[in-house]
Amino acid sequence: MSDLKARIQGIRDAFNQALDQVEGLKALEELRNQYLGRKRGIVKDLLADLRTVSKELRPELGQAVNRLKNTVENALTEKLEALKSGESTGDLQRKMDLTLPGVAPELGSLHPLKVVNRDLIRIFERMGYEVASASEIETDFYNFEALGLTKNHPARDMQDTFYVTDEVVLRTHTSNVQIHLMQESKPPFKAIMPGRVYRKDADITHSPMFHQVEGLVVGEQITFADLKGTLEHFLKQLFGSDTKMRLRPSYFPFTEPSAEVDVSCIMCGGKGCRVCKNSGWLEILGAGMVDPVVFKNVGYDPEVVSGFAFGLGVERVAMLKYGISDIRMFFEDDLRFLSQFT
Ligand code: FA5
Repeated sequence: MSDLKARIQGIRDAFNQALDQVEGLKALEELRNQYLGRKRGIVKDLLADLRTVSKELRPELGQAVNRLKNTVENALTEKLEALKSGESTGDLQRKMDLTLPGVAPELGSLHPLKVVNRDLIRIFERMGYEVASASEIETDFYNFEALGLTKNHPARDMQDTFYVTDEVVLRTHTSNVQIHLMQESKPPFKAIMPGRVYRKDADITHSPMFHQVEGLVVGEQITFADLKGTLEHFLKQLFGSDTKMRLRPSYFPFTEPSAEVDVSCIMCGGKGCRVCKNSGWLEILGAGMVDPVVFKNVGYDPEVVSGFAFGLGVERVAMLKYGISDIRMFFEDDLRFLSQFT
């Protein structure tokens, strides 16, 4: 009996040693066959040898052989799982060199539109403006009607609109926020309204979804001179203190008088170049004094209050600031482009 017991212990030790040295699935399979193989496995042989042992001793030795069999089976299964997940100690030791320098994670950066948007907001916050917002899905009333763009107004053609239903649109400008703000607040106030807007428009300088920042100042005795001073200060903050500004007469249904605002070309400083088409000027925003009709639409008395408004495209500012010629680059999520703005 002690012979067989000693053999069992010897087999267990030899198996453990062999298992430690196994480094791949093929070697593990060979070890399994060697110990548990149906025809000539070491454990199988032991079971056969039990027949030579006396009846009295057989149960105890039988149990010992079974325990060995279970131990071998479990150890083989564990090793198989470890090898599959590459976690065997041997593997880790071979694959990892803890003395090597670590791999630095790639850091993300703010999107260029976010950077410009944030800069615009900061400039106006420093001038005491609050930030206001409203829904991008808007009723015809807030997007058009209340701003003086009545149903058959020819100026509605200026903006090709995405209609959700006959009465609901994706807002074509951030001017809808003006109306909500005036309905909800009492003058005096000054606010800027950044947000996404939508138009059926797509080419190298126009996108169907783009960003605007609109400004609105309402109070008593607000004049065109206030508008001019505010915009001049803003543009100098944005593009540098040498920047010059000029106003050209224009038309918006919700402002009267209205102006198109240009800045001296930020590429050539006003001398004339390809970007400004040799004019020395770049068109940057639209502005004007709030039309009395708009004040009446929100319940203000135009005899008492006056105000100015302005609006610009964030993509246009970003394209000028960074010298980007194709607006679509902002929306392609190309890391080679985006990582230049870290
Ligand atoms: C407006 O949207 C007026 N609501 C702005 C305004 C507000 C004027 C308050 C007066 C008082 P306009 O349609 O010009 O104006 O658009 C303003 C700016 O949005 C343009 O100067 C341009 O930079 C930008 N823009 C217009 N369409 C697109 C487009 N499809 N893709 C990218 N930017 C655009």
